[in-house]
Amino acid sequence: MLTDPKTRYRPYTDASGGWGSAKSVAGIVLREQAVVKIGAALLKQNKPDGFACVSCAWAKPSDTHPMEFCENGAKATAWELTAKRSSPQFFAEHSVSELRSWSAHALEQHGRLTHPMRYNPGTDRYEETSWETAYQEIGASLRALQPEEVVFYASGRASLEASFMYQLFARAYGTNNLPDSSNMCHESTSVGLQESIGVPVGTVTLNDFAHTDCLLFFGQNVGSNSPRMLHQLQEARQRDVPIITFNPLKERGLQEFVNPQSPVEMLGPNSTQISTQYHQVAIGGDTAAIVGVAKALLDLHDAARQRGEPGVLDMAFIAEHTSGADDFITYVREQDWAQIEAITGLKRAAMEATALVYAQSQRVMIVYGMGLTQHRQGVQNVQMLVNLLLLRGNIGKPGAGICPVRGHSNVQGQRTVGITEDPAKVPGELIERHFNFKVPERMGLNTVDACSGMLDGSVRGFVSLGGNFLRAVPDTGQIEPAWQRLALNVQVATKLNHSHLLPGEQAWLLPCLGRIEIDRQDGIEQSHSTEDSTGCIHAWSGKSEPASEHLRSEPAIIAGLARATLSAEIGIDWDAWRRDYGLVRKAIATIYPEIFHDFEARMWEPGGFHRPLGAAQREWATESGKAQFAVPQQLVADNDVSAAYGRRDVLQLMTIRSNDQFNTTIYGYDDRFRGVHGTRSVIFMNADDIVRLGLAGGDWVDVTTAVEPEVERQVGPLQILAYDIPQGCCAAYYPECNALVPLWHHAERSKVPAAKSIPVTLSPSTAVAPGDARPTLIAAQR
Ligand SMILES: Nc1nc2c(c(=O)[nH]1)N[C@H]1C(S)=C(S)[C@@H](COP(=O)(O)OP(=O)(O)OC[C@H]3O[C@@H](n4cnc5c(=O)[nH]c(N)nc54)[C@H](O)[C@@H]3O)O[C@H]1N2
Ligand SMILES: Nc1nc2c(c(=O)[nH]1)N[C@H]1C(S)=C(S)[C@@H](COP(=O)(O)OP(=O)(O)OC[C@H]3O[C@@H](n4cnc5c(=O)[nH]c(N)nc54)[C@H](O)[C@@H]3O)O[C@H]1N2
Ligand SMILES: [Mo]
Repeated sequence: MLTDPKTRYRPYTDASGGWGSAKSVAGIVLREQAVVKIGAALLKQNKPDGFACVSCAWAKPSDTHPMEFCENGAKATAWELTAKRSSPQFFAEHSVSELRSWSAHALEQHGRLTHPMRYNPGTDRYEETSWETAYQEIGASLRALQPEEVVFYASGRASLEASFMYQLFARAYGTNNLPDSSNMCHESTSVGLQESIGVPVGTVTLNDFAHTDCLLFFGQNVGSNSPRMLHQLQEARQRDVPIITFNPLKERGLQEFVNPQSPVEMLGPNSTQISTQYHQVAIGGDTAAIVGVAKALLDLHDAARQRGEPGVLDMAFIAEHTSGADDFITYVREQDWAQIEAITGLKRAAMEATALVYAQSQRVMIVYGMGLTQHRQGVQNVQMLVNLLLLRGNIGKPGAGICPVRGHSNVQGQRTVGITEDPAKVPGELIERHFNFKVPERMGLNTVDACSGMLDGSVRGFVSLGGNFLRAVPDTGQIEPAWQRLALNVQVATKLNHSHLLPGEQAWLLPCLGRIEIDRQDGIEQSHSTEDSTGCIHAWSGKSEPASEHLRSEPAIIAGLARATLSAEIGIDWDAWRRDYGLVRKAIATIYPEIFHDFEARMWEPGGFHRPLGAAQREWATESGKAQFAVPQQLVADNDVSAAYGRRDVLQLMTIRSNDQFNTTIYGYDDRFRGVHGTRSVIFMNADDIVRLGLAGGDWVDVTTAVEPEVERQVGPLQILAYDIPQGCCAAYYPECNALVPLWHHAERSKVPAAKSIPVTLSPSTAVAPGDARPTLIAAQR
């Protein structure tokens, strides 16, 4: 891993947002040489007549601010609008073996892909080809493979139009192998919420933030990963709404915020305090913490009843709208405080304080992210949040509800229009009637199963609509060699990454337009649409001239591949769809009429339109016809870790994002809010653990997975940084640490890799000799 000579650690004492944010945006805009273009572009970001941000999936208000973007959205825009190019000449100068040794940062830093390229094993280089050659040869290769041997991955950025076309292409070809990034992300949400409240997505809309009177925040790093939400949090705080956070790390964005777009705040001394209570729960301790809060709530309820008052549970709601409450309540009463305290690392008083505020609030929302879903019991974690809301009737009324914060900007939407491995989730009959082919019956592969298929050789072809699968998935050490055995690897991408550089027998790089770029088909500008984290669907169109005249749009590339692969009997005129995305939207509305009727008109309404959500209306499409309480299987979120618990040298590692990355895209080596500058080779540790393990701050260590010792999984060297994190827990960056996550270490039922709780041991690194000239983080500590 790379270490920059300017490495230093300086605790960040300012609020999130503020001048630090403005400076960080300016830095990246200059680096990308995109100054003129980006200024104009940013004014159009997330506007009704502009483009949807490429960064996160947070909702956009209908009455937009003058500048509706955040620090990280601006970085993502600059990244896409960069003046730098990875042209055919660049590929002529650098062999693929050489490029493979470059860092992720250096690869993407080289700029936008410009031409369709094919890998030539003879020269070990990507060489320019024509689009038509690419389509025809990929089509021939796909026809030579069995459909079940091929995986069609999607990363979560492609529009509804492109996503709909992509899944039809895969299914008409003959497979449901349609994994997507949500398999590594919020699939625990999709499984848990569907079972508990009958919808696979959150129930909260932007408007609810204006009506809520209490927010609970679990395992989501708003300051870095969905900064535009800070505006809603700030507004809530200005109304004195309490925000209670459960997170092992004291994330800056959850502590204080200065609105970088408010001149008054930028010049004044005042920041807004975000969290009113901050509980540093141990990694994987959320189920136990929620059980603790529920237990304290029951105590309040009992005490009120004894005083002859009505009690704090919403008994009328529970009776009318839910099922399974008795079992859950019995379970909670049986749990003992000592065990809850041991697992959460929190004092009983912390959970009682939460319960008290919760009981006094009438409209409560729970916001959560990867800190809950990426665990062995990720689905259970999500269902515990629902239980807590149901106890006081907090679903299906204004200002209340469940709010999973999605990742990629259309990751929720691509599921809505059929990107899923499960054929039961798509309207097969309608598809057959309108497009003249049968949806394959066989269950497709999700991300983890696709990896297993690569390992056992049953997966031989891989088509990727964006993303960096090889770096995003677990068990890097096992998957890399398997990836190189693929017979066919087709990558639709904007920038170069490592998934492109271990090519297998046949590899293609198909460069596409970014979201910010004008998409003209036969001279006519096209628009697209996406669904955000709150189930709101809206239109957008690109504003900037394309990075290269050779780029094609994602719908055009899918149409080209489909035309060259599929028989003409399939009832889809792919080229007509390419020429006019309005026809694709008509087709979407035909297949999903309930959500997308009058699509073309409604998507331009300011703020877009909301998909219907039964749970938000208290209509429960669950097995029992009611909202379902779930009883936890166990209090600890990670079985593997608890098995190793007896070993005092085992720590729980969470893999986290810095403030200077978007997933596998590394913008830079600073994690400003966590005070780390110039490096990502860090492991954040509790000071007592450092001493207990006989180590010292600044030591270089290798990190080894503590289960399944027969498989070597090691990452390092990482430098120890003493940090405010609960005992027994440590943190280091994703994707560098993915080699530590065993493929089987995933959530039960949702199969989301348990990337937030990996049992590890540390050993002094052999790669760093005493007196090594590596810059040390600790020396610069203030
Ligand atoms: N700038 C930027 N924006 C992004 C992304 C990005 O990489 N960069 N990625 C996008 C994507 S795809 C996604 S999915 C989202 C991810 O956004 P988040 O959901 O915020 O995901 P992470 O950054 O992985 O951080 C998870 C948080 O969970 C906490 N945590 C870890 N383990 C636990 C636990 O056991 N319990 C609790 N309560 N908390 C825990 C961590 O301390 C951290 O604050 O962001 C999206 N937005
Ligand atoms: N250990 C660990 N592993 C994790 C996670 C974790 O927290 N810890 N998080 C998981 C999560 S939440 C996610 S979502 C996945 C992310 O997994 P992916 O979605 O597969 O990865 P990204 O890094 O977002 O993909 C970046 C690449 O997308 C391409 N790209 C960018 N914009 C576009 C576009 O508009 N069109 C096309 N076609 N391509 C584009 C560029 O070539 C860029 O290199 O990683 C998962 N892996
Ligand atoms: Mo994600």
